[in-house]
Amino acid sequence: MNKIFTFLIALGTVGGTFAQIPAGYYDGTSGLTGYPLKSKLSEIITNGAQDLGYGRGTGGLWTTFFTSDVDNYYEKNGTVLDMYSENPAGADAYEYKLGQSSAGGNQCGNGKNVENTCYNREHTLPKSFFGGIDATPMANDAHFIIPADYYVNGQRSNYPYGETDSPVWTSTNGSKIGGSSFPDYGGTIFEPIDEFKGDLARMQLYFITRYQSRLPNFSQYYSGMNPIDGTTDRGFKQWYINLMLKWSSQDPVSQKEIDRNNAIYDRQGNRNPFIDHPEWVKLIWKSTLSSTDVALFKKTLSIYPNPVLNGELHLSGYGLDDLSKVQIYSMDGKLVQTVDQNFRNSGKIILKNQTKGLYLLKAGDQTVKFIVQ
Ligand SMILES: [Ca+2]
Ligand SMILES: [Ca+2]
Ligand SMILES: [Ca+2]
Repeated sequence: MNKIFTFLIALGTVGGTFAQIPAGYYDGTSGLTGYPLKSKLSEIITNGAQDLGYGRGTGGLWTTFFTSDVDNYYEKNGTVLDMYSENPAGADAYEYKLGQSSAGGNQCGNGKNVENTCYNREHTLPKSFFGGIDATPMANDAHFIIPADYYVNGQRSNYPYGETDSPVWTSTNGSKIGGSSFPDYGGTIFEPIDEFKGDLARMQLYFITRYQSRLPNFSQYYSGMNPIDGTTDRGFKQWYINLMLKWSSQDPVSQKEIDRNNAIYDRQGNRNPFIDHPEWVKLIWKSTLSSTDVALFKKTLSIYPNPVLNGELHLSGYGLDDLSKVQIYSMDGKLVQTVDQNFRNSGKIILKNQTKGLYLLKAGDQTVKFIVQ
């Protein structure tokens, strides 16, 4: 046994091999769809769920983050995986060490009004929407609470997630605040980067499933901006359901989420069913977006970072899975590079021509402009 264990550690496959959905965990769900499936899941993920507390220096969420939110995927250096500052395409603007300052870590209660002072605990569904820090066990539930830069967390305030095409503020990793450009909502929103939209959507859907019996009490708080609508079945206002459906299909479950779900299960005793079974999202909730809206989403490839800095750009967004060829043109119409690759596996493109200037990337019937700096 020891030899096999050592071998697996050497291969780096311990997480995937040992941690998985416990046998029988989702018993009773077979054949269910719609809100009956959601109710059954609510019962399953409430059973055995422990409230470990918020944490005071150590314990609670602070301790959970040591196994749930570690960067083993990008820099792979054991620092905090902060979705509000991680740059998936390159070096992060800053990184945090896990733990209290007395132990050399960067966790904090208070920081300064700039990025890169410390990380704290961010309720991805703002706690003001369900009654605040004393509303337990919600306020302590790691399945939707993440470590995040103190300042970006503060900027996010209690805006719902959303999409904006007119940002008034952008963080170092490209998270934005601005007026909503998503159909049927006009307030201010916080838009995380594409890489984490699915992660955050599945956290929101977990919340309205785990706490569905309490939802009618929550819609009284900040009712204008609170996406919780007081229903126990659907849970969120329709525009927010539409957004969650879009994000969860645009950004499928990653190994990072699977590992996070397992780490929290080990601590807290319950799971996020939409990471284990992403197909359940569409079995439970329906989008009301028109086919025109959906077609538009399918045509929204974007490039990051833009401007391109080190000759490496990344494509993201809808349609990437079906893409096998892109062409890059200079502004005078000259074809400068053709890239043949399966973009399902990677949206990364290394530019051959790094002459500064404006370029056009053509992918199918889409054209995206980018700048090389
Ligand atoms: Ca990182
Ligand atoms: Ca990075
Ligand atoms: Ca993701």
